[in-house]
Amino acid sequence: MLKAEAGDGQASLADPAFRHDVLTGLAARPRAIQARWFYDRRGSELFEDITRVEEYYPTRTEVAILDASAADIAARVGTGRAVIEFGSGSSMKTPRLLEAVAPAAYVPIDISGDFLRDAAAELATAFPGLPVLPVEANFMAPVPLPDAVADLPKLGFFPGSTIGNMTPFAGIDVLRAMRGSLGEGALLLIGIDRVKEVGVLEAAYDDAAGVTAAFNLNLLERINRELDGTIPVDAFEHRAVWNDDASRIEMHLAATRDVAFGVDGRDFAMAAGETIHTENSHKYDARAANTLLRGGGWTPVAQWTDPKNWFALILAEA
Ligand code: AVJ
Repeated sequence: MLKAEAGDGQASLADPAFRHDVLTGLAARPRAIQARWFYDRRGSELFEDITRVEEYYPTRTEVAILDASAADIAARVGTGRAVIEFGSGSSMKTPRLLEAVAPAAYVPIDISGDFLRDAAAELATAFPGLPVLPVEANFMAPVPLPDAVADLPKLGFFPGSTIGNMTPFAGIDVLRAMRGSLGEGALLLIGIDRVKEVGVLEAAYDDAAGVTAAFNLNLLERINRELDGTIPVDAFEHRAVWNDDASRIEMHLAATRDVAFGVDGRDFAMAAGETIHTENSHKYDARAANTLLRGGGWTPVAQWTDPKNWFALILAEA
């Protein structure tokens, strides 16, 4: 299927789901657009840049935990499993896990075929002899796995605190779907970001160099590129705020003056100070993470953290 990519300027090729979510989200009160739409080509590049900024601790902390705990994880998990990764795989994390647990097969699952094929090809080159069996699917629902891994014990891998983008309500649904995909007796290794000092959290989502701001604002550029938008991007600013009741960082795009614009032929107006809510990043303490996992049908059996207790890799059993 044809899909619009950043910069091709072809509104007619835009993903209909993107158009639907943007038009609905801009008309809603409060206005909100799901975080999944950040990741066009430019957005994915900007996220890669975020993982390298000083204030953004999650990626480097999770990688450090993987490095420090690889032998321990391997001892718990054993070798010869099928590793099923939810998401197309990170060049930083996936090789470390595969190295540690010497799997019999690797199955990355992602909704974006492009990212999936790139990541799978890279992995296959790095691990000659390892069957790499990508599956293009939405893992928010149970995914049928390739026949080749039917009889292998499974290890799910869901790093990056991606579950933090979901409300607990949606997170529990996705955990249950993963249980459905992997089956009873499977293991799941999941990365979950922890609650910590508000200053550390807010800085991680509002870095001094403005990389996260550019990442957030790119959503408006993407709307302009792909949906024939006339949003005056310079009239919006990035905001990252801790919502303590919901235990999450929220990202918003705030209008700095009254604005009127069009998207896909429809007119919108926003008053100065009004925002579009673009992302939630939920943070869990140890107990809340365990409750979340149990709610999704997974029993935590081991966990590894960094010395500051900022991030956790949790192993759970279905
Ligand atoms: C990819 C969802 C883990 O929430 O930390 C980073 C995305 N947003 N900076 C996160 C993100 C702003 C990230 N996740």
